[in-house]
Amino acid sequence: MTTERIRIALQKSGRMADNSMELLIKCGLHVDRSREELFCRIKELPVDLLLIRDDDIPGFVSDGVCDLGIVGENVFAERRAGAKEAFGASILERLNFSHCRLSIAVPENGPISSVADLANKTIATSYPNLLQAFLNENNIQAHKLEMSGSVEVAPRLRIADAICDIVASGATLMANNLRELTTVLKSEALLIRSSAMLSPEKEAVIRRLLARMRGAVMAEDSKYIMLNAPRSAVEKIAKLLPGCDSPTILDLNRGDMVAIHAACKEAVFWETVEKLQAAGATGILVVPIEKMTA
Ligand code: PRT
Ligand code: ZN
Repeated sequence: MTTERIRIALQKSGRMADNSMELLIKCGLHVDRSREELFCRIKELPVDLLLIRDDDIPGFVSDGVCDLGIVGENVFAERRAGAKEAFGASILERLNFSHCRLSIAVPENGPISSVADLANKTIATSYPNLLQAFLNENNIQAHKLEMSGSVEVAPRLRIADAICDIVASGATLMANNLRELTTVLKSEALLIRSSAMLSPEKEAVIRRLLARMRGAVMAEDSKYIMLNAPRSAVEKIAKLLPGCDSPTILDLNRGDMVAIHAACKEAVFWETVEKLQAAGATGILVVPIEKMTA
């Protein structure tokens, strides 16, 4: 009997491609392939990868061509919002990378200063379904101008009064003399799955992969902190450790000093290190965590 293999759709090339592949590698899947290949077989688990354009991923998963997919929430939500019937794919996990937002932006110093001012205006976008849902929610009638790219130039060309597009750092808006009016959707990379009934064999592989992915995502920002401190400072220091409720306290053979070890589930910034020092911590070591379970 041949083992049933699950199929995961990933972006072939583009902003999400490398991070998606890195995540799978962190999950113990070794991918040897050239970028040109569309299909990629994994040796360690019964998993195959299909490398396609991000716009095709929600459809491939909802049609059951692929069982799982990694895709930006903006792309998934737009496709789902445009579906005529119940969409055959759902969110399995948020993956905490490729953060961006779908926003409405307007010319700096232009006449539009509130969402209500968008009434009867023309908004250029590649996200007509999400934009329409936003306009409906806000009871606004406006015209949509669908563009597949370079949306940010539409106001300058005087073909639109506003845009609804992806913003990350905001540099593109600034370069085009636009300012953000409001956010329509916050987005990050998602693991999505097909709603189709899968065999128990496939479900078991998905469960294993999902547990590994959660571990990798959780470990991403996590750090292991080790430091020394006077016993009297333990309480204060414990409160400063980000995302850690119960540090380990070890006696040191040095007066009233202890060692504090803690797995912090949130990023440890320099500001935190400086606060720990001010609270009496010395010999602070912050090391990355590779894998983590709940
Ligand atoms: O070829 P394919 O169709 O697969 O890829 P694509 O060209 O459609 O998408 P791609 O690779 O550009 O982006 C893939 C996904 O990355 C998007 O769907 C988002 O979920 C996510 N992402 C994260 C971004 C950005 N950051 C981003 N900055 N997608 C697009 N942008 C663009 C945006 O369109 C705008 O032009 O970058 C500009 C804004 O960036 P800032 O930093 O100047 O604000
Ligand atoms: Zn695309």
